[in-house]
Amino acid sequence: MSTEVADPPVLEARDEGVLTLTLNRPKVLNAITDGLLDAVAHSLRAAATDGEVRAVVITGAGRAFCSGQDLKAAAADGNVDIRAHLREHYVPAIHAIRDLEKPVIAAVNGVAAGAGFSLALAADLRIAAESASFVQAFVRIGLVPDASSTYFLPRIIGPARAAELMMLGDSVDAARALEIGLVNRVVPDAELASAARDLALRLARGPRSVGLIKRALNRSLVNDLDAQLRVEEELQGEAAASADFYEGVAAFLEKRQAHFNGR
Ligand code: T3D
Repeated sequence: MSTEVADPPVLEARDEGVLTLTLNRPKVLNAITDGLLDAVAHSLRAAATDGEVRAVVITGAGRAFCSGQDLKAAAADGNVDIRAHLREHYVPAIHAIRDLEKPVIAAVNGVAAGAGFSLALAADLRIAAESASFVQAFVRIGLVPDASSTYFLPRIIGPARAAELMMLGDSVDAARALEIGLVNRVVPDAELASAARDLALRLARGPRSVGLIKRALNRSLVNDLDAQLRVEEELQGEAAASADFYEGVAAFLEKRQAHFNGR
């Protein structure tokens, strides 16, 4: 009988308010299994109620960020009901990223392909290593982009550029990704982890309003102006009632650095 224990598909690390999730199937470029998706969703849902977590970084182990759905596992599974599969595993993971009212940073350390690209798109900010690349690989195998790519990609880089990436399936390098607004920052490979950590720490030390800004941006993706003005009114009411608002104003008046606690 074998006593070998499989590596967890996602590693969790916590440090000064930052939760880092590392996709951990490096031999297959962190290809996605149900277990990997469910672990991401579970960790993020737990982070929602964990006062110690104030920002999240998602990155990949080894040379890739994530190569999308594990095609070998999918082929071995035979007749999978893809629609049910998306609903039961991908949709909860994407919602877990967007519904978490704490900033999520994708630290893209290598190739992000197919649904791996989608995971990066669902994050609030993307920071890429110089050697990272992005491939809407779906069309290469005769599929439609999924896991939120058709929602976020045109909104982030515009419909014409999104159509080009999705229909041709060409690889975009990090420099071009920065040029078209697909990523927020590009850093040398060796500096990615520390740059992502610095950014996450800065956000983790931010006020409660950071999470409310995420809620506002989520709603702005679908609202018209009047509906969004109402959202701003509602959220400003919440922000103005937060301890962090009082601290922010007090710090300004006392000419000192504010110390926010996320409440
Ligand atoms: O089921 C549903 O719900 C549908 C959902 C679909 C969502 C999707 O994500 S569809 C898109 C799936 N992903 C892809 O089509 C990408 C497939 N991978 C690639 O095109 C290339 O591997 C990359 C462009 C990502 C990287 O190329 P390269 O040359 O740097 O690496 P490689 O040599 O191709 O890959 C290294 C190993 O990883 C290799 O294994 P081996 O030969 O050394 O044993 C390769 O087979 C494995 N690998 C890479 N991607 C996947 C994978 N194994 C399983 N699934 C993968 N997606």
